[in-house]
Amino acid sequence: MSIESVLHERRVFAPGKDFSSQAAVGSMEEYQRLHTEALQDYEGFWARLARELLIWHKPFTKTLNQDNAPFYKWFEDGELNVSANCLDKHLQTIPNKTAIIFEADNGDVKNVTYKALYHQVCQFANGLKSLNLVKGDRVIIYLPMGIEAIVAMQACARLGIIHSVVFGGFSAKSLNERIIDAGAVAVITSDGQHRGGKTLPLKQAVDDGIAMGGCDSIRNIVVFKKTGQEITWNDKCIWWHDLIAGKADECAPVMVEAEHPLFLLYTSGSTGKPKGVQHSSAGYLLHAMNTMRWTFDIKPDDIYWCTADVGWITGHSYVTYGPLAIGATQIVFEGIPTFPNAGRFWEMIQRHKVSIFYTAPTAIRSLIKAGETDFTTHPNHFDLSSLRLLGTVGEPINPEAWMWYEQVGGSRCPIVDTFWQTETGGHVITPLPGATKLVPGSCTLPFPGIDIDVVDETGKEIPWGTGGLLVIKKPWPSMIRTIYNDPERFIASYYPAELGGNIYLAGDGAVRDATTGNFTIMGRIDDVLNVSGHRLGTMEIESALGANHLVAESAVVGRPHPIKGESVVAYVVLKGKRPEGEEAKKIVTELREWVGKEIGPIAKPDEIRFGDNLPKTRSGKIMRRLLRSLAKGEEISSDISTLDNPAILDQLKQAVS
Ligand code: 6R9
Repeated sequence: MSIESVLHERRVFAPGKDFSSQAAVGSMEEYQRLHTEALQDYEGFWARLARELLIWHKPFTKTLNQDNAPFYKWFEDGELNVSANCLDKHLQTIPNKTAIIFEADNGDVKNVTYKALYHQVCQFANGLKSLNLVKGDRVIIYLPMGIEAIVAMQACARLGIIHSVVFGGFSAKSLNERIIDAGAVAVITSDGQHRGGKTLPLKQAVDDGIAMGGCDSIRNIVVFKKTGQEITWNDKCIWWHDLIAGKADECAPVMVEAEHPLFLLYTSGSTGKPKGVQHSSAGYLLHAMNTMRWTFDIKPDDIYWCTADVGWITGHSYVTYGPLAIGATQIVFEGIPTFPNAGRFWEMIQRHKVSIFYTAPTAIRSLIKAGETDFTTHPNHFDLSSLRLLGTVGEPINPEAWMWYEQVGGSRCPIVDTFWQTETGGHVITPLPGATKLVPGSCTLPFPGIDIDVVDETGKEIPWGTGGLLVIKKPWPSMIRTIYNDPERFIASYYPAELGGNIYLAGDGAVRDATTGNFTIMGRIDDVLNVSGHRLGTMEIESALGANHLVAESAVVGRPHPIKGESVVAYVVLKGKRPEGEEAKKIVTELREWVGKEIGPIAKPDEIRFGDNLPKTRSGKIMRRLLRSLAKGEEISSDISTLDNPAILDQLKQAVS
């Protein structure tokens, strides 16, 4: 495979003196020193950090166990508690510091100190204990973005309960699958949620998901009263406020082994079923914390804001765990960037004096567009002088959006374009803002200690300047430990034999700049789409479509989209006749709604095209390459000699309008 890079970015932004002089890693020499330290004594490097940053109940003596590779174990004989590392340790030093500034959808603001958060977490943990939930149990958290979601996650961590957060935008069906796969014993949810001025149901999806069957493992449903809307109730349900009533606000943390699973988080892979990515306690927290220091250069006075929902890995590492472990003050925002208008983020940065702001390229692109039509929502309209660092995550940021974001920071703020994945636990390629020279569109260089590179399909290193597969050659503490219930899929997905079986395959294509070694990510090499920074498997959407009674066969591809990054285009063959006109429109609506119900609104195809068949090779393989070209409206000039039924292409050129 050879991937051509189209990006020839020549603009370079060196870190400003003011920033570097105060930064945790303040120069390229300092970066090199860390890099060399890791190179010379890899285990020693991570062991030093783990001793410096984490508070151990029982110190570890072994750093890395590779006996059962690729099921690596880090710090395995050590014991600690993640919640104690996020909360208890601050009680002596910063009890009255604000941990969370919560801003609701409607603009109401509530501050929570470290001490208050500690007590809330303890009290809720005591509630969970009274339901006989114990270390190792799996609990689904299905809550809107807010203080309760963080409290619920931290309370689970306090008791060694393995949480699995399901994003509030996922459907009943998705919940059902995750409950079954995780063998969850409880669900923590709320009656409803507020988003963009609307009140939406949440508990309903839990009821529907459980009603789909197979969820007998569920013993309790804890419901936070958020909206006060009417909900159905059964004897498994208990109100959050009733659960904590009269419970003590102290709760001894349960000490767990370093490798004890902290959480499962389901994410899309290249086959239909989402993967339950399993993370550890110690190694995971170590990297979440250390990246807060080195990537975000966090300082005691910073007002930090990561806009991600806790339903995604970014919300886990950079809302629930990293910022609390480091003792930061952070904004937690319930709403959406465009309500009441597209100036919401900038207005909030101005009002709360946010100094570090971390968001997704898709949000930036949508705000660029909005600001062009309504100047009152443009960042220039606000006082953003509190900002000192900007960050992005989730997908490649195009240089134009990068340059616009740079202006948001008044050309004063470094931008950290952080590349990482659910599976990596935290940043693996990113600028360190006091050291790295920034290049728009490039996530620049490996985080110190992460041995990341680009190789060919056999796992051989290739020269800089040539595109290939992004891999990580050594295990690292915050790496995925396994796919829950499916160790074979873990190996097949991430440690494939083709690459030798001992290097981690990220699933992205990448190229290193021939002179600087800077990385540019070229997108997924597998059948995974990135829609608004959210990972969606094409196979997942195809399975959902296939489950509809009208559908015989389908193929889903991504098409570049100016704001969302990629949009979903579905090619569908119906069991009946190929529909036309009004009938086609009706079926499109039905199928879009169907996918929304099966997976969630984010997975709804933007476009559906009907054919009598799909383009296939003589061996019966769907030619996705052709479908991608068709979706983009490109003429098919490439070789179609292996195509069994070329006439089909004409049908598939047309979208239902
Ligand atoms: C953290 C997160 C992971 C996939 C990843 C890649 C894409 C994430 C990126 C980026 C280019 C960046 N991705 N950050 N691509 N530049 N800075 O997003 O995790 O939801 O698991 O997605 O997202 O394709 O493989 P996750």
